[in-house]
Amino acid sequence: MKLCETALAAYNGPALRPGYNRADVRPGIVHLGIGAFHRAHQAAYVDGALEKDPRWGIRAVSLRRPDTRDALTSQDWLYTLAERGAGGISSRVIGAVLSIEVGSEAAIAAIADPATRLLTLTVTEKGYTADLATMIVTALEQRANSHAAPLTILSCDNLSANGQALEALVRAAIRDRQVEHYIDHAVRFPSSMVDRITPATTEADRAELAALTGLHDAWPVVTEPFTQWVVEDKFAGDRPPFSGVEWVADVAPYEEAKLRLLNGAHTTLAMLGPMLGHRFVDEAVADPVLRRLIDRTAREEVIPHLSLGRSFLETYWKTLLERFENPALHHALAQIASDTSQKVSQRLVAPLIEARRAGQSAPGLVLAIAAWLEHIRRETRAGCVLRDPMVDWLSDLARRSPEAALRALNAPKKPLSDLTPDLVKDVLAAHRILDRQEGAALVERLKLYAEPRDA
Ligand code: CS2
Repeated sequence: MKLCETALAAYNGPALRPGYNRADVRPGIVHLGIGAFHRAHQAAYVDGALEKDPRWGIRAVSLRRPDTRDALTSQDWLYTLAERGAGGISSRVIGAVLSIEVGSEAAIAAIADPATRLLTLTVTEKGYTADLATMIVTALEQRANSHAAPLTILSCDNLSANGQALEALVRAAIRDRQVEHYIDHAVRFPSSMVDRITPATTEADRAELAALTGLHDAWPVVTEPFTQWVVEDKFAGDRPPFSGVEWVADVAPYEEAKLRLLNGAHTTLAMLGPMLGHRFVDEAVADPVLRRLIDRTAREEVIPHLSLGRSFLETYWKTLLERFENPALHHALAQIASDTSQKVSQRLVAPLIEARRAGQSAPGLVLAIAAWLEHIRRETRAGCVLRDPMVDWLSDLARRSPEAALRALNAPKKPLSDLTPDLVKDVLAAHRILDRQEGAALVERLKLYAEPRDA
């Protein structure tokens, strides 16, 4: 049976159905960037909130690709969300998305709509551009002119201080004082930390889910059981009655812990894993050398410099390792490796600089950064096209000597611009460990980094 409203009305299979009457739901949220992550994370929280208050349906906009709209339009925007864990798989149908439109004109109209009270974004690290800001400001101009209600603009991307970063970007695009006044009085940009590992959907997922639920869904989403959303308690108007959201005064400590422990380890595995023949996170984390390396790096180089309590962080890290081990998730390292130029600075360089300030040599973080350079060189030599907004520049660098490449990466405004000359030297030395090494020889070399040093 093809998933749609009519099919769902008659459905009595194992997938849970929305716990509210969808006909009562009205749009209150505009979401920019309707990818798998949003559908696994925020839309699931909204789906729960709609049981208590139907005024928070999601009007989604994809800024670039029409593929999600095209897949979900004939399903009345319904989709299946499956959670895969060690205990098996469970699924529910999410009804929170009321429409999907494509392009910036649609986004402006949706944001300007007086019914919109919350704007959320998952546009990825590379999406925070001047064009995005101009688009939002154009919509805010219309809201200011129509004296529209307060609006909360909530970034849900993996950026440190994402709310502040977005506010600065938007304010830089303001063209007149009326809008500035409207923003000062009626718009807030809370920060938030979002977390749910969501691999790209595969054909095998589609087939397995259809067999399990009896519903044919053109684009289901598969995720892990874990979910977390920490939001700065700074909304402009009322907020959806979410369950499970942690409202805090300051998101920064959570954001930093997540970026440096989860995302930092992810990027490290995504760079080194394929060099040892691994394709998925669970495979890479089961490799004793890689596991020791990320474990040592997290415990000795990262955790001591985070501001949350030590024992909380130790438990947090233990849970992360268990999440990485999830054998049912099939999270591809190649997916994580995409856009590393936009990720490396906050995930690996920032913690390295802090460890150095505290007098540590932090060899694990140094090696992870060197592994990015080696990853670029290997992919380019193999004729693969990097999935990265800086692809042309990076492929060109990959053909130069490691010294020259690193010098270019370290130039002002480039991904490794924050590395000091000392650190550049260390990264280069670590790169020599990896350079063109394969198999057992590479494992032997990596062992040096997996053993405790700074302890
Ligand atoms: C991953 C993240 O692809 C990546 O860069 O590190 O998408 C990660 O899975 C999420 O942040 C988990 O919340």
